[in-house]
Amino acid sequence: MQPFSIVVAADLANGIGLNGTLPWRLRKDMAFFARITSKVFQGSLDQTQDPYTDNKNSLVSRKVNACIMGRRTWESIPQKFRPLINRFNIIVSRDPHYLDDKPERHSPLVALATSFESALELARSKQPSQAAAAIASAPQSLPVKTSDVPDIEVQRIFLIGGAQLYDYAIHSEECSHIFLTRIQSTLDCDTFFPKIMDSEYKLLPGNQSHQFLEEYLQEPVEGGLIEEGQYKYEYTVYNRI
Ligand code: FOL
Repeated sequence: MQPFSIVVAADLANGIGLNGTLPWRLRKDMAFFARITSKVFQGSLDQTQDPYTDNKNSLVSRKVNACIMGRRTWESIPQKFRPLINRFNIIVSRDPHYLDDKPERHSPLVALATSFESALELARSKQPSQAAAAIASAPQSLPVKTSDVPDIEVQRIFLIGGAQLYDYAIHSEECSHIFLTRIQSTLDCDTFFPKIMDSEYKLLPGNQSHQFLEEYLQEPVEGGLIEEGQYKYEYTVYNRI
């Protein structure tokens, strides 16, 4: 079963939010968030293709990562940045009609799930093995029917918040990593990330976190303490024990 990873930025008291938004504005961390959640690795399916198009008789899907988020986190993302581009946005809301009157409902990169479990199931249903099976079972004869082509292929699965979903999912055996940007201050927050249990996760020491991230992203990542305005922070990695 494909695991998922948590991505979060938290202060020293695990604070993550205030009044429905982030308590800080960290340009480089936000760029890191976009990078880690967007980065996909090329395989047999070509990401440069649009979904639903066939490339001279061959079936193609668009390769993206999935970002699962709670409804409040979705609403906290500035309008102009949502849906998060180049990612499959899965919004979790108990209201099955939440998206009905939203402009985003038509995007192939936006979906609604009524529980975290069904969000995971949806992301996994679009993963390579499933996509390959869908392609293999598609008719050889052309023209290709749009309904035979998997729209997107999900590579990595991320849970990007918020507190309610973190609380629920952090104890799951299927959560393999926590990518936590640790802000070296204690700020005014009303929303918190759960305590990370030593019995469930191991914090990789600074240089190991850095090495892990560069391997995970296959590109350079800034290491050590990063300074931005009044803040100092570090990209850390916790691995499931
Ligand atoms: N993880 C980390 N490391 N930092 C965060 O700020 C963070 N935020 C969330 C979840 N995990 C995080 C949830 N909140 C955007 C806004 C809020 C948000 C998540 C994402 C957002 O607008 N993202 C744009 C980047 C826009 C920009 O470059 O400023 C994106 O494309 O990802």
